[in-house]
Amino acid sequence: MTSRSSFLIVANRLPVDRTVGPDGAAAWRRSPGGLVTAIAPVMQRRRGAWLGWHGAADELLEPFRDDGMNLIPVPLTSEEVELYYEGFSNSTLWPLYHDVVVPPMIEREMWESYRTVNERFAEAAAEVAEKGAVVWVQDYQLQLVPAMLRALRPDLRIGFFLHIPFPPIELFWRLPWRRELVEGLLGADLVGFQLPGGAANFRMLCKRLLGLPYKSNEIFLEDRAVTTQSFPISVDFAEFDTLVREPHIVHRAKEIRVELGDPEHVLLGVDRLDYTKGIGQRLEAFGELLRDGSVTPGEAVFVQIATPSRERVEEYRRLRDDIELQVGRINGQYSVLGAQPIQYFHQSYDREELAALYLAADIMMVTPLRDGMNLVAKEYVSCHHDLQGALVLSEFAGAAAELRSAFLVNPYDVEGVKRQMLAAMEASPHEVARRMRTMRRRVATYDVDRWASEFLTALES
Ligand code: ADQ
Repeated sequence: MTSRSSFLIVANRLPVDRTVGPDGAAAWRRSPGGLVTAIAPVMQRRRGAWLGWHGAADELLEPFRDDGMNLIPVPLTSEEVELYYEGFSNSTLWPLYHDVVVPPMIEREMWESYRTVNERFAEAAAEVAEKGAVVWVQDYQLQLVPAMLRALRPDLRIGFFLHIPFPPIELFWRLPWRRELVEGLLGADLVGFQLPGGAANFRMLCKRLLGLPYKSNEIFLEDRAVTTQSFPISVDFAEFDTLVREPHIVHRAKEIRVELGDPEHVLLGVDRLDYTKGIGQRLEAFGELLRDGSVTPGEAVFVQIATPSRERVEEYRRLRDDIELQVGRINGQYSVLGAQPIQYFHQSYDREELAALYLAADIMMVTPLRDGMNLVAKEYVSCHHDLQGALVLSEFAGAAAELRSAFLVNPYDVEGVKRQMLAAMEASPHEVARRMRTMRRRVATYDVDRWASEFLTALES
């Protein structure tokens, strides 16, 4: 029997990953990432519980405690993983909400599965929430949960946060189930977005689709109002800032530069291997700089780290092939003995190695075609208390709204990206420091703690 909680997080995944120890016994390890870091302390303070899938299909697991959190596994069958998760979430909503960078799949059985799974999450939450509890639903996989949960438990205070962009009406309109999705979100008391633009798109949509009036932040339903507001997510600034001052990280950063052949410029990209991230665009720009002779192999090294992601989805497999072909071509054409211009890694790294890489890099390349926020940009800024390091940042990342002193680029404009890459390489230390200082001030004051507490204050007020 599960005990009831006054504070619940409902997310597609639990905040822990299963690992197998040397003795063969299974153990849980906290998943990396800002969301978990930000929410874990709130959970511990409030006797909170976290509901989510535990990552293994066709397996039923009892609720358990780990890391001071009550964790409630929600099961998924392998068919649901295919239809709800890889299907409707990642092949329909993900591309549709990211400017249809690839065509979204519109399949009825994927939608059916999405609805079934959302229902299961709502029922599980209804069962464990104390009377009047605060429930915070996360992200695009669970957009129907707020209304389903409200129908079961009208006493709850329900918040929803969308981590990805909310698209313009014209794109959203394509969905045959547009009405259900919007009504699903309107079950919440507070719907949070990364940027004011996403919130505005949503309010417009409610008016056009459902004829609902709104005034400033509030959408008016018959019997209540729904608040829509932006809360730009952030990172644990202090954690990175402290980590990169540790002697072993400083040492590792120096070592990385040596291992790369001590080039004048180290450029770095760190992304999930996703077609929204603009990895191909930035490699193309770098390839052209080599072709034009603006940079020479040995003088500049581009390190691209691409974390394996959604590998069972066709588009992601194709992307991996494309990127690997592109890396091979550029290296084949421009390498000289002992100096390969692109170092590509299809691997995941722990926080420490990632921090050392950020510290080692002179230029961070963040060039998504569309991105809700982009935490990598903020992590890089958090790591540069030395005020060395330039950020080249896409205008289409949510982070660009806050990090105005980055070298901003339109990733579709190869010439523009090349110009800004060269500008970043040639900028004086004084200019680099000035830009970095401004960006650090922003990330230091608006960190992930502040994000979570502002959301929860708004939800509870
Ligand atoms: P993502 O699309 O996953 O997140 P991002 O915000 O950049 O994108 O977060 C990626 C995270 O994974 C970062 O914390 C990064 O350090 C980590 N990471 C990337 N590559 C790694 C590697 N090789 N090894 C280890 N860690 C790696 C979604 C939205 C974003 C939004 C976030 C949070 O798409 O727009 O910023 O959620 O809301």
